[in-house]
Amino acid sequence: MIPKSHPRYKSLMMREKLVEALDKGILAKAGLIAHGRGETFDYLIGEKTTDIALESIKAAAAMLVLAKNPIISVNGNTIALAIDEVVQLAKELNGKIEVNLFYRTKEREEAIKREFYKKFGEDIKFKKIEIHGIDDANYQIPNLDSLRGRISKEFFNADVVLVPLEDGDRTEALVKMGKKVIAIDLNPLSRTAQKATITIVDELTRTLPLLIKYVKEFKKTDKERLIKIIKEYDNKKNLKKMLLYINERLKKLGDDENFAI
Ligand code: PTJ
Repeated sequence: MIPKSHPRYKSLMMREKLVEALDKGILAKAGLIAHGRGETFDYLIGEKTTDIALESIKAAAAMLVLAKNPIISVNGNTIALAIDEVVQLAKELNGKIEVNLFYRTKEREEAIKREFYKKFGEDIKFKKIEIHGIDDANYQIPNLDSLRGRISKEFFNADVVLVPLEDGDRTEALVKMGKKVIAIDLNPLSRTAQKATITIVDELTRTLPLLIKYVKEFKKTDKERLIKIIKEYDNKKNLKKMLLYINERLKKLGDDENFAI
């Protein structure tokens, strides 16, 4: 049991969730390593949503609201950490979620399906959400070999794809397919971050509630304003700002006489 008073309670609870998901067969073993890499970058950005990330979140929300057929692509880590928020966001959009796995096995597919049906069986039954990419993953992303390229037919129709914790190759392949890709990745240097249309450099469980908030707000907003938000957004500039932010933050900490190591 982790006491609530522990200074790193939130972070440790997230680890607990991942270990639990590993035991259930939802998470890939490598998912633990991927999370560790994320934690490192989160330390560097100060474990909070920066104004720079908020700019990306707003652009992403505008793009999702304007999309004709958006889809939320989820992997093991995303399901482990944020299945509730993913479903909530999907319900604000068109309800479409697709399971896209890097380490795809029959056992993991079954474990993930079980989790969705256990928690959201009613929503699936009454078609409030659709879960693709398991029983209907009969297609392949062009130019991407192996099982991580497996997708459903539905995925081809998506114009905007939200991909938390994606791998760079796949992001590149999705962009080549003509999709607009929104990535959530704490590492601004990753290939995913570099290749995505919009990269949100922030922690997944901090980002999703904000994304939901802005999607709700933007559904009531004038279309022209949303187009303007997207037009004014520049992903390369945003990533550069993020690197400068980290750089300046570390410099400031290094210069701080009271900073204890
Ligand atoms: O479930 P599967 O089979 O699809 O496998 C998923 C993993 C995550 C194992 C696979 O996609 C992988 O190896 O990912 P990478 O290449 O390690 O990339 C994961 C990225 O996500 C890294 O750049 C991390 O910094 C970032 N990341 C990790 N945890 C979080 C995160 N970004 C935001 N929020 C997090 N909680």
